[in-house]
Amino acid sequence: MHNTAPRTAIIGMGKTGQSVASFLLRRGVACEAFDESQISLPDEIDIVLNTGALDAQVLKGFERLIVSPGVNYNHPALVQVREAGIPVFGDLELFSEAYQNDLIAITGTNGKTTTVSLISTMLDTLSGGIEAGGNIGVPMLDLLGNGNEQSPDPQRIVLELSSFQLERANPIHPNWSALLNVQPDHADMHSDMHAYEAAKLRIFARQGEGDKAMLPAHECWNGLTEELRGRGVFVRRFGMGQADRLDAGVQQQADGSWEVFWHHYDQAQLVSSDELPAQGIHQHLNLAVAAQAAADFGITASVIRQSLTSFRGLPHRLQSLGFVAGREWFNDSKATNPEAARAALESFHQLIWICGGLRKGLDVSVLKDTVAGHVEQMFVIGTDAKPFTDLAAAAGVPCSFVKTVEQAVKQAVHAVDGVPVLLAPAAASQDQFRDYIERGNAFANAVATLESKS
Ligand code: UMA
Repeated sequence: MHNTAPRTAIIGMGKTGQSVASFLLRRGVACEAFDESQISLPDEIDIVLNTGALDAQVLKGFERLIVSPGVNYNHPALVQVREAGIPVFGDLELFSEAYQNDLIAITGTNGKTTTVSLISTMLDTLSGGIEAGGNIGVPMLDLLGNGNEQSPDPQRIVLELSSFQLERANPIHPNWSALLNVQPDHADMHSDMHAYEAAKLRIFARQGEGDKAMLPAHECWNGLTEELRGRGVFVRRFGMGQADRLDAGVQQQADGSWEVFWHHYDQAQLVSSDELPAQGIHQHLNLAVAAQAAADFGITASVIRQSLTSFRGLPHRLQSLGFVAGREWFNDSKATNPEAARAALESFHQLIWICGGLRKGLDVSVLKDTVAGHVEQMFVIGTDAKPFTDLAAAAGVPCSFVKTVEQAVKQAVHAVDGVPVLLAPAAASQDQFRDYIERGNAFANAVATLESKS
């Protein structure tokens, strides 16, 4: 039978591009691959691969483009194709065309992966379970079946969605959605902060009667809350505050300790932060959002409590590497922007800070007061050191440019006795590493080397 699906070009052949190709091939849709690097494809993806600079004239020969999230949507060749009236989408578009079952979607600058992982752990206890994908690392199309009875789609999916994924698809329709925060990031990919926020807010665009949405408690989201309620969406709010005023969040006690809370129907559920192995108020806010999502899908308070108190946090997110050479070492390599680093720094009284990397056009000077208040000494890595050494000078903190993470660890050993060391770069890793995971592993290995010498 002749397949009438549009002749499709796939742009970017990393994880996403390859999953798009497999998905289309499984459904008998002809496609061709494009990548600006000199890559090769695995044997099972048997399609034409074009490498080198994207050429708008060639791309205009296709009826539809599916573009990977890491390829700038405003790439000149893509702008020309769009101006010619040819649809240019991301994998989220194909996903939402195909998937009809329960969908939970989480976006935000920081905390998405922790929230999605916990939701996935808790909802997996339901009959039918749940699959997790998207920016978390498993391409969303890999979660889907073959579109027939023999290989059905999962009953539930939770997606971690980046602004890049949301901007290049028609609005999706999740049953339960959350915006965790909008903080400066990806200034090299979005034209401005407004465009970045607008991309994230597309998560709510098609929600209506019967859907639930979680928004931060900050008053700047009151207008959106009213708009969503006007459409019949059940809106929840979370943040730092009291359990009788917010749906979920973190509530501070008079003695300075705090509790994570969420609601089971009208009943507030509380867990003391002392019982939570995952550290940092910012992580505890993510736990509260995940707990509320789980409660809304019928998970009991005791299962949620058990999940929160056994969740040790994810690797590379304020992860303790233990006590080595007389001090505790923390790996927060996932802190790839200034606000993520701020949340980590503020989780400590005093610390030694290892920072630096690829800044993505972001302003690190916003951390001046946090650095002045919490940091004893700074070690700067990466190829773009000056903004970080300037930050140290402005905050009045001693600082050395050491270039590599291994050198930073070697020198941090000699810093003030007992003070913990934190890697929270406030920058992306790609100037020196493949990704934040490779950077975090390099740090953990350097700390392990110290241990073997001591
Ligand atoms: N490429 C080009 N031209 C470009 C840019 C890239 O041809 O201008 C090619 C590269 O040569 C490479 C391919 O595109 O072959 C890479 O595509 P990609 O960068 O979109 O990477 P994927 O492997 O498809 O991974 C993407 C997400 N990456 C980005 O958004 C940058 C992954 O998120 C995600 O896990 C994966 O899809 C599955 O959904 C990573 C990420 O860093 C973790 N996300 C950002 C973040 O969290 O801050 C948004």
